[in-house]
Amino acid sequence: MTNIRNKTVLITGASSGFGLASAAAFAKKGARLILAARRIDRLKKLSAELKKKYGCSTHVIQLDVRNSAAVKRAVNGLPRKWQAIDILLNNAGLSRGLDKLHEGSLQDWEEMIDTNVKGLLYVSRAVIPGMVERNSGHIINIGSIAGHEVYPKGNVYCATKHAVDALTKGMRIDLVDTDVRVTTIDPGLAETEFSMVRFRGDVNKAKSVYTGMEPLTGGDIADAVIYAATRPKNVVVAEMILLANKQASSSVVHRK
Ligand code: NDP
Ligand code: 8X3
Repeated sequence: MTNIRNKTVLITGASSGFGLASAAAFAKKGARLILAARRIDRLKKLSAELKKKYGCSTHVIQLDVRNSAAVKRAVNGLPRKWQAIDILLNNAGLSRGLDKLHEGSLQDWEEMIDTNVKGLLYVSRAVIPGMVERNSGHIINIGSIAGHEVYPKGNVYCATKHAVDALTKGMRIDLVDTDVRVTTIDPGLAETEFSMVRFRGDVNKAKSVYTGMEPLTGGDIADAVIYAATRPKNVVVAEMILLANKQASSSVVHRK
Protein backbone atom coordinates (compact mmCIF):
# COMPACT_ATOMS: atom_id res chain seq x y z
CA MET A 1 0.00 0.00 0.00
CA THR A 2 1.12 3.54 -0.64
CA ASN A 3 0.85 5.51 2.58
CA ILE A 4 -0.73 8.88 1.83
CA ARG A 5 -0.31 10.31 5.35
CA ASN A 6 1.42 13.70 5.04
CA LYS A 7 1.30 13.52 1.24
CA THR A 8 0.44 16.83 -0.44
CA VAL A 9 -2.70 16.63 -2.57
CA LEU A 10 -3.95 19.37 -4.91
CA ILE A 11 -7.69 19.09 -5.54
CA THR A 12 -9.31 21.28 -8.20
CA GLY A 13 -13.04 21.85 -7.74
CA ALA A 14 -12.83 21.18 -4.01
CA SER A 15 -15.80 23.41 -3.20
CA SER A 16 -18.49 20.83 -4.08
CA GLY A 17 -19.38 17.28 -5.08
CA PHE A 18 -16.56 14.82 -5.80
CA GLY A 19 -13.82 17.32 -4.99
CA LEU A 20 -15.27 18.13 -1.58
CA ALA A 21 -15.91 14.47 -0.74
CA SER A 22 -12.38 13.54 -1.85
CA ALA A 23 -10.94 16.32 0.30
CA ALA A 24 -12.67 14.82 3.35
CA ALA A 25 -11.49 11.32 2.42
CA PHE A 26 -7.86 12.44 1.96
CA ALA A 27 -8.03 14.44 5.21
CA LYS A 28 -9.23 11.34 7.05
CA LYS A 29 -6.14 9.51 5.78
CA GLY A 30 -3.87 12.26 7.13
CA ALA A 31 -2.97 13.95 3.82
CA ARG A 32 -2.19 17.70 3.50
CA LEU A 33 -4.51 19.46 1.08
CA ILE A 34 -4.31 22.31 -1.39
CA LEU A 35 -7.96 23.16 -2.04
CA ALA A 36 -8.72 25.07 -5.26
CA ALA A 37 -11.95 26.43 -6.77
CA ARG A 38 -13.57 29.77 -7.54
CA ARG A 39 -15.84 29.87 -4.46
CA ILE A 40 -13.26 30.76 -1.84
CA ASP A 41 -15.84 31.14 0.95
CA ARG A 42 -16.76 27.46 0.59
CA LEU A 43 -13.09 26.44 0.58
CA LYS A 44 -12.41 28.39 3.76
CA LYS A 45 -15.38 26.73 5.45
CA LEU A 46 -14.22 23.29 4.29
CA SER A 47 -10.68 24.00 5.45
CA ALA A 48 -11.94 24.93 8.94
CA GLU A 49 -14.11 21.80 9.10
CA LEU A 50 -11.28 19.49 8.02
CA LYS A 51 -8.91 21.06 10.52
CA LYS A 52 -11.43 20.64 13.34
CA LYS A 53 -12.44 17.09 12.44
CA TYR A 54 -9.14 15.56 11.29
CA GLY A 55 -6.47 18.10 12.28
CA CYS A 56 -5.86 18.45 8.53
CA SER A 57 -3.38 21.00 7.25
CA THR A 58 -4.76 22.89 4.23
CA HIS A 59 -3.80 25.66 1.84
CA VAL A 60 -6.69 27.34 0.07
CA ILE A 61 -6.47 28.94 -3.39
CA GLN A 62 -9.16 30.85 -5.25
CA LEU A 63 -8.63 29.67 -8.79
CA ASP A 64 -10.47 29.67 -12.10
CA VAL A 65 -8.81 26.84 -14.03
CA ARG A 66 -9.79 28.51 -17.32
CA ASN A 67 -7.26 31.27 -16.68
CA SER A 68 -3.90 29.86 -17.79
CA ALA A 69 -1.88 32.75 -16.33
CA ALA A 70 -3.68 32.46 -12.97
CA VAL A 71 -3.07 28.69 -12.88
CA LYS A 72 0.64 29.16 -13.56
CA ARG A 73 0.85 31.94 -10.95
CA ALA A 74 -1.01 29.88 -8.35
CA VAL A 75 1.15 26.76 -8.77
CA ASN A 76 4.48 28.59 -9.10
CA GLY A 77 3.58 30.88 -6.21
CA LEU A 78 2.80 28.15 -3.69
CA PRO A 79 4.58 28.62 -0.35
CA ARG A 80 7.69 26.44 -0.17
CA LYS A 81 6.15 23.77 2.07
CA TRP A 82 3.29 23.29 -0.40
CA GLN A 83 5.35 23.16 -3.59
CA ALA A 84 5.99 19.42 -3.83
CA ILE A 85 2.60 18.12 -4.94
CA ASP A 86 2.37 14.32 -4.58
CA ILE A 87 -1.16 13.82 -5.89
CA LEU A 88 -3.08 15.98 -8.36
CA LEU A 89 -6.83 15.39 -8.47
CA ASN A 90 -7.95 17.01 -11.74
CA ASN A 91 -11.63 17.21 -10.87
CA ALA A 92 -12.90 20.73 -11.69
CA GLY A 93 -15.45 20.48 -14.46
CA LEU A 94 -19.01 21.08 -15.50
CA SER A 95 -21.72 20.60 -18.06
CA ARG A 96 -23.90 23.35 -19.46
CA GLY A 97 -27.18 22.66 -21.21
CA LEU A 98 -28.55 19.58 -22.93
CA ASP A 99 -29.30 20.49 -26.55
CA LYS A 100 -29.05 19.07 -30.02
CA LEU A 101 -25.71 20.13 -31.42
CA HIS A 102 -27.22 22.30 -34.15
CA GLU A 103 -29.29 24.12 -31.51
CA GLY A 104 -26.54 24.43 -28.88
CA SER A 105 -25.18 27.59 -27.28
CA LEU A 106 -21.66 28.62 -28.28
CA GLN A 107 -21.16 30.13 -24.85
CA ASP A 108 -22.03 26.79 -23.18
CA TRP A 109 -19.62 24.96 -25.48
CA GLU A 110 -16.82 27.37 -24.71
CA GLU A 111 -17.37 27.13 -20.96
CA MET A 112 -17.26 23.31 -21.05
CA ILE A 113 -14.23 23.10 -23.35
CA ASP A 114 -12.35 25.84 -21.47
CA THR A 115 -12.97 24.20 -18.09
CA ASN A 116 -12.98 20.45 -18.72
CA VAL A 117 -10.25 20.29 -21.36
CA LYS A 118 -8.13 23.44 -21.32
CA GLY A 119 -8.39 23.93 -17.53
CA LEU A 120 -7.27 20.35 -16.89
CA LEU A 121 -4.39 20.90 -19.31
CA TYR A 122 -3.27 24.17 -17.69
CA VAL A 123 -3.21 22.63 -14.21
CA SER A 124 -1.43 19.50 -15.46
CA ARG A 125 1.18 21.54 -17.36
CA ALA A 126 1.93 23.54 -14.21
CA VAL A 127 2.09 20.59 -11.78
CA ILE A 128 3.57 17.64 -13.70
CA PRO A 129 7.10 19.04 -14.26
CA GLY A 130 7.68 19.02 -10.48
CA MET A 131 6.54 15.40 -10.32
CA VAL A 132 8.90 14.47 -13.15
CA GLU A 133 11.77 16.29 -11.45
CA ARG A 134 11.13 14.37 -8.21
CA ASN A 135 10.36 11.18 -10.16
CA SER A 136 7.29 10.67 -8.04
CA GLY A 137 3.62 11.57 -8.11
CA HIS A 138 0.12 10.54 -9.07
CA ILE A 139 -2.30 12.32 -11.39
CA ILE A 140 -5.92 11.31 -10.93
CA ASN A 141 -8.23 12.70 -13.58
CA ILE A 142 -12.00 12.69 -13.20
CA GLY A 143 -13.39 11.58 -16.56
CA SER A 144 -16.90 10.19 -17.02
CA ILE A 145 -18.95 7.44 -18.60
CA ALA A 146 -19.54 10.33 -21.04
CA GLY A 147 -15.91 9.87 -22.07
CA HIS A 148 -16.71 6.35 -23.29
CA GLU A 149 -20.20 6.79 -24.73
CA VAL A 150 -22.16 9.63 -26.29
CA TYR A 151 -25.77 10.15 -25.19
CA PRO A 152 -28.53 12.17 -26.88
CA LYS A 153 -27.87 15.93 -26.61
CA GLY A 154 -24.67 15.25 -24.68
CA ASN A 155 -22.54 16.07 -27.75
CA VAL A 156 -20.07 18.71 -26.50
CA TYR A 157 -19.96 17.60 -22.83
CA CYS A 158 -19.25 14.04 -24.04
CA ALA A 159 -16.57 15.40 -26.38
CA THR A 160 -14.83 17.11 -23.47
CA LYS A 161 -14.82 13.87 -21.47
CA HIS A 162 -13.57 11.89 -24.50
CA ALA A 163 -10.79 14.48 -24.58
CA VAL A 164 -10.03 13.83 -20.90
CA ASP A 165 -9.80 10.12 -21.75
CA ALA A 166 -7.32 10.87 -24.55
CA LEU A 167 -5.30 13.21 -22.34
CA THR A 168 -5.13 10.59 -19.58
CA LYS A 169 -3.79 8.04 -22.05
CA GLY A 170 -1.37 10.60 -23.46
CA MET A 171 -0.07 11.47 -19.98
CA ARG A 172 0.45 7.80 -19.14
CA ILE A 173 2.45 7.27 -22.33
CA ASP A 174 4.51 10.43 -21.85
CA LEU A 175 5.29 9.55 -18.20
CA VAL A 176 5.97 5.85 -18.75
CA ASP A 177 9.71 6.28 -18.14
CA THR A 178 9.06 7.90 -14.74
CA ASP A 179 7.51 6.70 -11.47
CA VAL A 180 4.60 9.12 -11.92
CA ARG A 181 1.27 7.29 -12.09
CA VAL A 182 -1.80 8.33 -14.09
CA THR A 183 -5.36 7.25 -13.29
CA THR A 184 -8.79 8.15 -14.57
CA ILE A 185 -11.93 7.63 -12.48
CA ASP A 186 -14.98 7.66 -14.76
CA PRO A 187 -18.34 7.88 -12.97
CA GLY A 188 -21.87 7.61 -14.27
CA LEU A 189 -24.90 9.32 -12.73
CA ALA A 190 -23.93 10.91 -9.43
CA GLU A 191 -26.01 13.41 -7.52
CA THR A 192 -23.90 16.46 -6.74
CA GLU A 193 -24.40 20.04 -7.93
CA PHE A 194 -23.59 18.82 -11.45
CA SER A 195 -27.17 18.85 -12.81
CA MET A 196 -28.01 22.11 -11.02
CA VAL A 197 -25.09 23.67 -12.87
CA ARG A 198 -26.06 22.00 -16.15
CA PHE A 199 -29.64 23.31 -15.87
CA ARG A 200 -28.65 26.65 -14.36
CA GLY A 201 -30.42 26.22 -11.03
CA ASP A 202 -33.64 24.59 -12.34
CA VAL A 203 -34.26 22.29 -9.36
CA ASN A 204 -36.98 20.19 -11.00
CA LYS A 205 -34.92 19.49 -14.10
CA ALA A 206 -31.88 18.69 -11.97
CA LYS A 207 -33.83 16.35 -9.67
CA SER A 208 -35.46 14.55 -12.63
CA VAL A 209 -32.06 13.24 -13.75
CA TYR A 210 -32.02 10.96 -10.68
CA THR A 211 -35.72 10.13 -10.38
CA GLY A 212 -36.56 6.50 -9.57
CA MET A 213 -32.96 5.36 -9.20
CA GLU A 214 -30.27 5.60 -6.56
CA PRO A 215 -27.39 7.61 -8.00
CA LEU A 216 -23.75 7.52 -6.95
CA THR A 217 -22.67 9.97 -4.27
CA GLY A 218 -19.56 12.07 -3.92
CA GLY A 219 -18.43 9.62 -1.24
CA ASP A 220 -18.55 6.72 -3.73
CA ILE A 221 -16.19 8.56 -6.05
CA ALA A 222 -13.94 9.60 -3.14
CA ASP A 223 -13.63 5.90 -2.17
CA ALA A 224 -12.41 5.10 -5.68
CA VAL A 225 -9.95 7.99 -5.62
CA ILE A 226 -8.49 6.80 -2.30
CA TYR A 227 -8.31 3.21 -3.58
CA ALA A 228 -6.31 4.35 -6.62
CA ALA A 229 -4.06 6.61 -4.54
CA THR A 230 -3.18 3.89 -2.02
CA ARG A 231 -2.18 1.03 -4.38
CA PRO A 232 1.38 -0.26 -4.01
CA LYS A 233 4.01 1.55 -6.07
CA ASN A 234 4.16 -1.21 -8.71
CA VAL A 235 0.43 -0.89 -9.46
CA VAL A 236 -1.46 1.74 -11.41
CA VAL A 237 -5.24 1.83 -11.51
CA ALA A 238 -5.35 3.01 -15.11
CA GLU A 239 -9.09 3.43 -15.45
CA MET A 240 -12.08 2.80 -13.22
CA ILE A 241 -15.67 3.11 -14.46
CA LEU A 242 -18.16 3.52 -11.61
CA LEU A 243 -21.86 3.22 -12.37
CA ALA A 244 -24.93 3.41 -10.16
CA ASN A 245 -26.37 -0.06 -9.69
CA LYS A 246 -29.34 0.58 -11.98
CA GLN A 247 -27.32 2.28 -14.73
CA ALA A 248 -26.16 -0.08 -17.48
CA SER A 249 -24.80 2.54 -19.88
CA SER A 250 -25.03 6.28 -20.49
CA SER A 251 -28.59 5.98 -21.78
CA VAL A 252 -29.88 2.77 -20.19
CA VAL A 253 -31.09 3.41 -16.65
CA HIS A 254 -33.72 1.34 -14.87
CA ARG A 255 -36.09 3.59 -12.95
CA LYS A 256 -38.81 2.51 -10.52
P1 NDP B 1 -20.16 19.85 -8.80
O1 NDP B 1 -20.87 20.88 -9.60
O2 NDP B 1 -20.74 19.46 -7.49
O3 NDP B 1 -18.65 20.31 -8.57
C1 NDP B 1 -17.88 20.87 -9.61
C2 NDP B 1 -16.63 21.51 -9.03
O4 NDP B 1 -15.86 22.05 -10.12
C3 NDP B 1 -16.95 22.66 -8.10
O5 NDP B 1 -16.12 22.58 -6.96
C4 NDP B 1 -16.61 23.90 -8.90
O6 NDP B 1 -16.11 24.92 -8.05
C5 NDP B 1 -15.48 23.37 -9.79
N1 NDP B 1 -15.29 24.19 -10.97
C6 NDP B 1 -16.14 24.35 -12.01
N2 NDP B 1 -15.64 25.24 -12.89
C7 NDP B 1 -14.44 25.64 -12.38
C8 NDP B 1 -13.45 26.55 -12.81
N3 NDP B 1 -13.57 27.25 -13.94
N4 NDP B 1 -12.34 26.71 -12.05
C9 NDP B 1 -12.20 26.02 -10.89
N5 NDP B 1 -13.11 25.14 -10.43
C10 NDP B 1 -14.22 24.98 -11.16
O7 NDP B 1 -20.04 18.59 -9.76
P2 NDP B 1 -19.29 17.16 -9.59
O8 NDP B 1 -18.62 17.04 -8.31
O9 NDP B 1 -20.28 16.15 -9.97
O10 NDP B 1 -18.24 17.28 -10.77
C11 NDP B 1 -16.85 17.06 -10.59
C12 NDP B 1 -16.28 16.44 -11.85
O11 NDP B 1 -16.91 15.18 -12.07
C13 NDP B 1 -16.53 17.23 -13.14
O12 NDP B 1 -15.35 17.15 -13.91
C14 NDP B 1 -17.68 16.48 -13.81
O13 NDP B 1 -17.66 16.65 -15.20
C15 NDP B 1 -17.34 15.07 -13.42
N6 NDP B 1 -18.42 14.09 -13.44
C16 NDP B 1 -19.60 14.28 -12.79
C17 NDP B 1 -20.57 13.29 -12.80
C18 NDP B 1 -21.89 13.46 -12.14
O14 NDP B 1 -22.85 12.76 -12.53
N7 NDP B 1 -22.02 14.30 -11.13
C19 NDP B 1 -20.32 11.99 -13.44
C20 NDP B 1 -19.05 11.90 -14.12
C21 NDP B 1 -18.14 12.89 -14.08
P3 NDP B 1 -16.44 26.49 -8.16
O15 NDP B 1 -17.76 26.63 -8.82
O16 NDP B 1 -16.40 26.95 -6.74
O17 NDP B 1 -15.30 27.03 -8.97
C1 8X3 C 1 -21.57 13.11 -15.91
C2 8X3 C 1 -22.28 11.83 -16.21
O1 8X3 C 1 -23.95 10.82 -17.82
O2 8X3 C 1 -24.66 12.75 -16.50
O3 8X3 C 1 -20.32 13.07 -16.50
O4 8X3 C 1 -23.12 13.02 -18.33
S1 8X3 C 1 -23.55 12.14 -17.27
